[in-house]
Amino acid sequence: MKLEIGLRKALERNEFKVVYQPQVDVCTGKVIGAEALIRWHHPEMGNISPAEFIPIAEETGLILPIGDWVLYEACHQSKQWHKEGCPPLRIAVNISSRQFQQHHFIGTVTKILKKTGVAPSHLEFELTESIIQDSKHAISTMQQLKDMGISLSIDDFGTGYSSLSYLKTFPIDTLKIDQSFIRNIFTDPKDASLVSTIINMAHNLDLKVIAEGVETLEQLNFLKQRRCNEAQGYFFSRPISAEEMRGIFQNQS
Ligand code: G
Ligand code: G
Ligand code: MN
Ligand code: NA
Repeated sequence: MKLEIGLRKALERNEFKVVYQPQVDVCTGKVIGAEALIRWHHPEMGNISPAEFIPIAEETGLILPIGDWVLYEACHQSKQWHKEGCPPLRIAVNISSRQFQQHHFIGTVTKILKKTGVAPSHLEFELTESIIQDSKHAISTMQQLKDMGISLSIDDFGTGYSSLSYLKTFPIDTLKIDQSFIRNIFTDPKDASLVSTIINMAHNLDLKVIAEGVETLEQLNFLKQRRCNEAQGYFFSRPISAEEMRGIFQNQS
């Protein structure tokens, strides 16, 4: 309850910010983009994790204005980096199911792209499997986003309860292997098998794969051997400020 009251005021009080975590091409080691992640600093309670407040925002509907804010902020920042001489890199934004299911979602996205001048081809939406529940509407919204030129990835892949059949009917580009699988690849042979199998399956379906939660060189080498396309995690960088991210982007040209 206390969090909910705080959450209602957080946007107008400017308590949110967006941090960015680099996403790396496993083959070349180059940074090809970044995931935008929201952070909340509450004046009394201090930093509150999105794992704690995003579920409340989703229940209360506050995720709608908050989600729009994150998308605007990430696009605005992307344009800003470009103006500062960075090569255009891809920004991945988490979209919650509630946001995605709004009837005017496409309209909101179109407006934000127009206002910020970001090319849709430099934007990726991370969606979770929960959007698949209303499959007719989801496919049509995804197709409209694809037609605009936005890429789509499935976040936390392997942790939901969806049937795999959506992989052949939904217009997605990338599977993002959940960090819980990567964490144990050397301690649990079953996790290693799952990761290898997800990569092979994705490639057989013409999808790219990004691994998240990569913390060690050994994990990266494991992924490289299995031709995982991209990786993200503390091994490369923690989520960092827009200014720190600019330094990394400027070195990629
Ligand atoms: O950044 P961190 O790893 O603490 O994020 C915890 C969870 O919160 C992750 O599941 C992440 O996807 C989610 N999250 C972070 N930022 C956003 C955001 O801007 N929108 C949504 N919907 N979820 C986010
Ligand atoms: O669900 P989503 O993929 O959006 O979650 C991203 C979350 O994972 C972020 O909150 C980020 O802080 C966290 N994260 C990113 N890289 C690592 C990592 O290498 N190890 C761990 N433990 N968490 C990570
Ligand atoms: Mn994500
Ligand atoms: Na995830």
